[in-house]
Amino acid sequence: MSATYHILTQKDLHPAGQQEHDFSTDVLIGLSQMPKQLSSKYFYDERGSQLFQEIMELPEYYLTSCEFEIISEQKEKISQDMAGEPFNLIEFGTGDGRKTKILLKNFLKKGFEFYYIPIDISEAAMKTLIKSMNKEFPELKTEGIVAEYFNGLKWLKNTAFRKNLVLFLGSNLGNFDKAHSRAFLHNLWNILNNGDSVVIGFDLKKDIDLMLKAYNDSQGVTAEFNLNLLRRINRELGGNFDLEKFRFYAGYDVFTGAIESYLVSLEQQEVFIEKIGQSFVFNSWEPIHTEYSYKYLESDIEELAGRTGFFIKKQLYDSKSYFVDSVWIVNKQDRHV
Ligand code: AVJ
Repeated sequence: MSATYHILTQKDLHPAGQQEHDFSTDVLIGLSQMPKQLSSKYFYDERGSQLFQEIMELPEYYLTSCEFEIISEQKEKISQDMAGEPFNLIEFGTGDGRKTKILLKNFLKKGFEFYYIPIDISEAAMKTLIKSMNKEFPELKTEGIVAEYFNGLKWLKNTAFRKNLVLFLGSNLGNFDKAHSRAFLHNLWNILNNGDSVVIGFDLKKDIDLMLKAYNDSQGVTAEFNLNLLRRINRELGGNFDLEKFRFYAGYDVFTGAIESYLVSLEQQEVFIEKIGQSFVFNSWEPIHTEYSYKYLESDIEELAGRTGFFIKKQLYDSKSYFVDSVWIVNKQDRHV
């Protein structure tokens, strides 16, 4: 059995022909808003996925090494409850799967019977992932899905009849604001069965300079990662953004608890986007909001779990307590929300 993947299209999800926003529509809406914004979900084209890979290797980007340590050293605490019946291992935002492979190896060693279902928005990342899974774990039953998180949820509705373990690692949830993370998790809860588990990676609130450095890295990789979004608009939508005329800025909002990323226009300028058939005017120092990276207190995590129908079973910390992988159980006995 070899691993495969498929790309979810509008037709798979909306046979009736309902339309969801595509890239150009989202860019039109985002750049017409005040303040202007573009979604970080569009970061991950081929070059973007490659740049994120580089970010994960930066010394300043502590998130990856902390979670890698947690998974390597505490994997038994995750596999403990999975013995017995066959299950789905569903993963949102797999990326290169480096951390997941530690778990997969452990599960296979224990002879667990499971299907691995990685869901990722980047086709480029999924292609590479499937290839390397086939090579490293030829016996693994894998079915990859290229879709954004909410669309992935819709797909799972027909798959989740087995027992499920859901991975949402890397602080990927941090891209969602409070309303969206609640909506996502409660939707997930709805699809899952009582007693299913979810492992969510949260980056904890900590020393502000440490958090800021993870996004304002000394090599400027994160800046490139953000600017690549303008490059993608140029390539895919026929835009004429001059990347030299924008700078990256990331700051921490202590009150909302998010690192907020921006691309700031360095001068008054007009940018034409062919596929939209329209120009957009930027004032000097006008920002485009590009990304939220939320950070959490333990109490934020408790509140989020409680409100969305889960109870927290275990909190797995790294040795510096910078990061936590939180193991949640679906609770359908009590009433929720
Ligand atoms: C993949 C969403 C967890 O927000 O920290 C890294 C993406 N952005 N550097 C994050 C990212 C800038 C990352 N997540």
